[in-house]
Amino acid sequence: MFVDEAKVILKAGHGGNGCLSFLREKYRPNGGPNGGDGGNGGDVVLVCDRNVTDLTNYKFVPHASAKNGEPGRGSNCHGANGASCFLKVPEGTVVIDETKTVIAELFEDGEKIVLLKGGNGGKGNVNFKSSVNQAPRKITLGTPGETGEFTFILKTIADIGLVGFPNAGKSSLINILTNAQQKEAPYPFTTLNPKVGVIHYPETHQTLTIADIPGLISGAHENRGLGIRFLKHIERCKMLLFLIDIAGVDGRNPIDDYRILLEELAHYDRTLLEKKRSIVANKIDLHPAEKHLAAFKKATGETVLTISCIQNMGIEALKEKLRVFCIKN
Ligand SMILES: Nc1nc2c(ncn2[C@@H]2O[C@H](COP(=O)(O)OP(=O)(O)OP(=O)(O)O)[C@@H](O)[C@H]2O)c(=O)[nH]1
Ligand SMILES: [Mg+2]
Repeated sequence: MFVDEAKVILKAGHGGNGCLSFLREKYRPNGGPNGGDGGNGGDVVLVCDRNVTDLTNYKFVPHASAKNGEPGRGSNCHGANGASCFLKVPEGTVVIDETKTVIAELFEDGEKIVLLKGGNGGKGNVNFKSSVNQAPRKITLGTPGETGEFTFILKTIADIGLVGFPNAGKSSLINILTNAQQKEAPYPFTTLNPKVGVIHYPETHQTLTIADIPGLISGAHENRGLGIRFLKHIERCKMLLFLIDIAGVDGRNPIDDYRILLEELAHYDRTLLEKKRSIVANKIDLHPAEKHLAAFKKATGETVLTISCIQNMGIEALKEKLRVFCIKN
């Protein structure tokens, strides 16, 4: 199960109350006030952790709270501060509040954000002693911790986003280019969850990340197929790689495929079309591919790189093209 969106209800700890107390000892009459301060409430802190890959934890356990601060005690004892609650989230998590405003984004492993502040501890009566009031009976209460309902949304971070129809060979490509082990199969919607792979360039010691997402079909924006909700995982990519089944194995026309993909992207967010794109024609090993390719180039006017994942053709050239583009930009 892959969860990329979760609603959570969070509570920071309340501050402990200040203490009202007086020193009472034999032979020391009127020993004076000695009520200590309350401890502060714990914060709710988000911690970005690269070992967390999705938001499943929050789907099943949507409530989390930090501990309250302890009240102050006699003998000037300060109450203990409440423990903060640390919530691990994956890289690329966006936090939105009930008004749909983005209030935090976590990108890098180890990054921390205090989402809710714990309440302050109250003051014990020792703080209110003065020349005119030697025995104050005044304390302050701890303040309440912040609370809130939020939605965590995971938007994968990758340099390159793979866009294509089901069966175009997206998973086959990511498996050749990277160490990802995506399932490949000759039926649509084999891939159900996004997955990021890392392309290594040993000669230059560089790396690029590429995201495989479930295939799009015509009407995806009306929730056909798996819909367009997975497009949030390519929103942040530097470039989009359109993978076209140029052999038209499933009986579709590659020119229509490309047009539909652009339309579906536009339905989700027009700014996706402003991203640099690279058009890659896969399955060039199959018979009708050459004929379709000529027609495709003519109709779209795009520069097309041809590859075959099965025969490992054109892969090195593609890898180099991706490197030059992404590293330069
Ligand atoms: N002939 C040929 N077949 C290919 C090529 N690349 C992939 N295939 C086949 O096409 C089928 C679909 O490949 P996948 O990699 O699963 O396609 P996908 O785009 O990830 O599909 P979904 O996950 O369903 O969206 C598999 O049977 C692959 O073996 C290729 O270059 N040539
Ligand atoms: Mg796939």
